[in-house]
Amino acid sequence: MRIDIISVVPELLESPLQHSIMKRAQTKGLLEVQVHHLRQWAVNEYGQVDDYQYGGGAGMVMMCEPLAKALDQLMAERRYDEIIYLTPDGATLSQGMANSLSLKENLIMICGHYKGIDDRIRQHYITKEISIGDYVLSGGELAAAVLVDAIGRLLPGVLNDETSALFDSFQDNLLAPPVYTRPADFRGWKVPDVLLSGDPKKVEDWRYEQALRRTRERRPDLLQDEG
Ligand code: 6GU
Repeated sequence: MRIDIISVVPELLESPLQHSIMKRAQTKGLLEVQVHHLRQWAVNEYGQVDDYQYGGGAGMVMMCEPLAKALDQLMAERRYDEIIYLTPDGATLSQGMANSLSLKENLIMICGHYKGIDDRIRQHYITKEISIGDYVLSGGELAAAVLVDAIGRLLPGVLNDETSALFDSFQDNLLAPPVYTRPADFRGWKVPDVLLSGDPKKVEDWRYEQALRRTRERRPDLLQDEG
């Protein structure tokens, strides 16, 4: 998968995508992330990409021209499946959205700043608008990093144990069960016997029961959503 990200603060995207699992995804050639500085398509020598909003009011708006030029250039090079705008008024990111985006070939992500982008770009270029939750970030970059991570780890071959994403919290609308590692007794705090039983069926039943209990206690809304 290839992901092109357009940003006015590309530095914010560097570190989060260059470590751990996102690093491995890129080293293995399963994921290619290209971050583009919007200023290279600025309207003047000062690098201007934003302007005052029509109708007045505080806060700048990201101008049409730099974004349209950036998108035209990228779209001339390859076919993109989605042009995503990261914005707090987008649809809230879910595991289901990450799953379906992980099946795509090429994605563009646009990180908003200031008051956001000129609405004409939303109307004429953007195919999907995504928020990562009901709170406001100072820009779309951290949200884009979250989205790339959520998608990237689902690409076949990225996780060591290919099945492990299947047991994530949310994959079945259930939270993950508790996990333990050595020692079996730490300060008298014991690992549940069933996990030491060596009986895979018992272990599986216990994990499912625990996942269900956790979900009931912490996120009953997930169980209600079930169709
Ligand atoms: Cl995608 N952008 C910004 N600026 N704030 C957010 C967000 C996105 N998602 C939640 N809050």
